[in-house]
Amino acid sequence: MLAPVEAKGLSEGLRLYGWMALSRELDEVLCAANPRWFPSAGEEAAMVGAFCDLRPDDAIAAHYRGPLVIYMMRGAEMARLVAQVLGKVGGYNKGRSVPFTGPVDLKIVPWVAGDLGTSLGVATGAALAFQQEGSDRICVCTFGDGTANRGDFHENLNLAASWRLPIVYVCQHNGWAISQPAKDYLPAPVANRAAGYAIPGLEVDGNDVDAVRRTMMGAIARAREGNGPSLIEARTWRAKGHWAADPQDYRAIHPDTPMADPLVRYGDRLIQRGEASATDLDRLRDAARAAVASTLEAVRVLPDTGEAELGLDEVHP
Ligand SMILES: Cc1ncc(C[n+]2csc(CCOP(=O)(O)OP(=O)(O)O)c2C)c(N)n1
Repeated sequence: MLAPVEAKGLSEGLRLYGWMALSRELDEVLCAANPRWFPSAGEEAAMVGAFCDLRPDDAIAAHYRGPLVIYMMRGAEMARLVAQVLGKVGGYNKGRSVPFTGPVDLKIVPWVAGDLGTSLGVATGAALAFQQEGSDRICVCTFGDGTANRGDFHENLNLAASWRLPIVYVCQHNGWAISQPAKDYLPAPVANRAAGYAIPGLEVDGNDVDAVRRTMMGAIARAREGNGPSLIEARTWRAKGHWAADPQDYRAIHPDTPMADPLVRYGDRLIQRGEASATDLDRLRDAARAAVASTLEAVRVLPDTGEAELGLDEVHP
């Protein structure tokens, strides 16, 4: 089924709003369906803004918090993505691994390892391949602020900066690593680290999709023109738990300050600019809700992944 945002004639602003709204609706339903799902509510502007201005031949390595709509923006089918999350046969991954992947021809670096940071290496490798093939393709890689403390982060930024690789690293800084508040593990903004690699390091309001896009466009152009990588820190806020069933007891111990909801903020801006009416926005939200509900209904009745799909015969010949 087509996502509501794929309807013809939508303005660019409404399309962006539509993707963020779809992400919110999808997230809500997946949280209810799978207690281990990583909620992305509140982080939509950082997610959508990081990936919405890429070409289809670029590669993407999206953080595990909120990647499904990013895959859909490139053409992945909602039903197959939802099937992955529910462990159904129709998923792209056939239920074999964590559900953060999509069709190979969409140039997605899948998030397959539980080990944080490994996708930075694969994304950097993709950028090296693009440089070696002499093309102007680029890679965008997003990751959390906790993951920014992995050695992989430093190793890859060092290599990418030394070889001027066409990649944009985006830290989706939501203020938490599970139950630890960022103030306990980040003494300074992640973007400051770019100075150590002599690349641009930019902090941006990650709940403002326009601001994220503006910052990304500069970094994308720089990478495409062969001038090397950038590091962007998109400051956002994790509105829910680390996973759907997270009781979040730690929030009482470490109270944090909510950021303005990126959907409300962008919707208000579209209305102020005269680009949309409140009814237009409601319609998109309703359409997103309906598309997600009917997708879930269709996927729920599919068979669960069984031995045949898991390929156990390939593991133990
Ligand atoms: C190498 C490694 N260390 C620890 C973990 C356990 N772990 C899973 S998610 C997570 C939090 C990561 O936080 P962040 O990168 O900020 O992403 P967020 O979940 O906040 O979006 C941790 C510590 C892991 N999976 N891999």
